Amino acid sequence: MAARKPKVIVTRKLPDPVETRMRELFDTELNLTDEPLGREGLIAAFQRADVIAPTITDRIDADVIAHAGERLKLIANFGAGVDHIDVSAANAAGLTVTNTPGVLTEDTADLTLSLIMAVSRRVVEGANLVQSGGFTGWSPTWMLGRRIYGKRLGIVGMGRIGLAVARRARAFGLQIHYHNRKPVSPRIAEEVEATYWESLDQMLARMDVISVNCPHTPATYHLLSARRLKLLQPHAIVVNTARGEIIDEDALAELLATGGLAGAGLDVFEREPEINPRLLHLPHVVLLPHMSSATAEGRFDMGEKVIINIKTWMDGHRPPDRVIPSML
Ligand code: 8YV
Repeated sequence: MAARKPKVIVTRKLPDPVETRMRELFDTELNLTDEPLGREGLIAAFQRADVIAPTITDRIDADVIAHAGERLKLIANFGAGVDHIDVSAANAAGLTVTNTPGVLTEDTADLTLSLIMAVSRRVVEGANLVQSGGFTGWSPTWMLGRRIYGKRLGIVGMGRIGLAVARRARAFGLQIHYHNRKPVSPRIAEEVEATYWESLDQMLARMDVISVNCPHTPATYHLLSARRLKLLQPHAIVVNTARGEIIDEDALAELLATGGLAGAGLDVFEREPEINPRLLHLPHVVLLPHMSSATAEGRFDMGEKVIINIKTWMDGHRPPDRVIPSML
């Protein structure tokens, strides 16, 4: 173990118990104001830290990495997705990158199901209506949504989160279909009674609900392109709790506006925190502010993972959640 505690710079405000523990274990510099550091601040942090604990709001590209000081060795990301970090450039510069997989799976899957429900059953529209005094009496043909039970759900990306979505969706009576680089194990396929589609195009054309649950990588950028979105049936809905960049958002907005698609539930956007104005006032669209992993428990667990990764590295071992570019 190194004689001195490593200098750890945390770029955003983390839960109090996580920050306290980090201060006990490391020479930790906190960000009490929670203001994003910005490019200059990030570069300055890269120059004086042994470890950076960033979040999705820090754009760590090859140029930022090129400014890293001699002592920087570890980027311990607070979050599962690492598409804001140029992992190959980091590795080439001798930096290890870790993330926090697993601990936000269930929360993200919960919110995915919430969006499927909210869009299909017009939950947000109904709640807004009551709050704005618009509930003037029940009618048999009023506020009709679409039934979930018995519908086909196509999951794009059957990793941890995709599977957690599938398990929940089975309980709601949805039929599970999925597209993935390779099929899941026969045991898992049997458990959720899932149908594998090697061809994403073929799956899209047959589904009632699409859930995007793959990571954003160069290979998945605009995976749901304008051409592919047009394959969807007009009654279908699309839910995205992964990354905005996976869907061509302009094409999605166009289809929603012209009746080519029945609805969408989006927790993530292509140019966060900017929201495509064309999405803002569409009916049957539920928009959330990137909050699918936002539970107190989840954030605490993510912090614990960051600590374990740093501590393991500090003790001279290989951190458990190392990100390997070939696995992305
Ligand atoms: C996190 C996420 O809140 O972990 C991820 O990949 O998308 C989010 O749910 C965020 O990344 C924290 O950095």
